[in-house]
Amino acid sequence: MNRIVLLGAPVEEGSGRRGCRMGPDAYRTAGLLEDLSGLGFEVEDLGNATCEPAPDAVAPNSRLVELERVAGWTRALHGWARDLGQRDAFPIYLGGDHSLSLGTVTGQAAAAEALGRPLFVLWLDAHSDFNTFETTETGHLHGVPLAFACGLPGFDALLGRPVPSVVDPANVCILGLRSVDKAERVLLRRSGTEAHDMRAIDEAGIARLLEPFLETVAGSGGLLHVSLDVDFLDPGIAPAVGTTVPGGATFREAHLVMEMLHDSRLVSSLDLVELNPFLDDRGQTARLMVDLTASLFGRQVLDRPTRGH
Ligand code: Z70
Ligand code: MN
Ligand code: MN
Ligand code: MN
Repeated sequence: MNRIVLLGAPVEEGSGRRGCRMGPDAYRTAGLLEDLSGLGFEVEDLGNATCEPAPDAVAPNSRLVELERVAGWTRALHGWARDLGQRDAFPIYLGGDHSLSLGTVTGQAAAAEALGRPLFVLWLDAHSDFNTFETTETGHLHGVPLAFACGLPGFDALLGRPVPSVVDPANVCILGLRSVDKAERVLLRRSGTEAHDMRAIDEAGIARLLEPFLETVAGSGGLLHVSLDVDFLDPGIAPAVGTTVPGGATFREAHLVMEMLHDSRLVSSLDLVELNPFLDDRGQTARLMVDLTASLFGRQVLDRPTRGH
């Protein structure tokens, strides 16, 4: 696939803090289009999606923050992703906080189903985002998208109906964990999702954790959606994020993941989420996220043969 489409998703209501709505333009300013074009891709910027009205989205409990807005974004982005996921182009969703994945992951899952392929998800994040409307302690809806996509119950208000195509939790791999809530941890364990915390990365090395997952995706003929949260990265190199969690992935670990993903040729869609340009230091986080994306699309220091699966 030689075509890439960029879609901005300037949603910030899921994070409980302002600034993520500036994310899509920060990526544009940091040179995402130019870098990907420079790698030989035909890049089309579709501009920004807009939020749909969702007046029927009534919160099942009073803790949920901005449910109606987040539901509107979910519906809009679900439709976009279901459509873009079936085109002959690689979609990159420019966030926006992680609640945008409520729409993109479920939309990509619908697209994969229409194509007759299983969807796998790689979640690169300090958090597992596996809370439900029942377990969320903060009410921030960027803490729930992976549970929603995996079909956990109680989320019908978001799309106004059950999720049409859920992701099998056995097809999910989470890397980078260092903040998981108590009830969330139980849900995560019960789901059977493959989840690796920073200790696992330290002990095994990130490549040894990722490789078997990529083998599984390849062996199943699956499509792979990658959701990259800025807070996967160590805040020392990526300060532009609302909740900094110390001890994140290093510059080299993050690039290695992207380089391995490139070599695998398995990735078919990408979310770039949680960049808050209001908190950035001279654009360094936006720039790093663009560089990581370039690694995913094949930028490397020396030529080396691409390993086939
Ligand atoms: C917590 C919650 C969260 C950021 C995800 C954290 C959620 N588990 N925060 N990403 N920055 O509120 O549910
Ligand atoms: Mn939060
Ligand atoms: Mn997240
Ligand atoms: Mn996070």
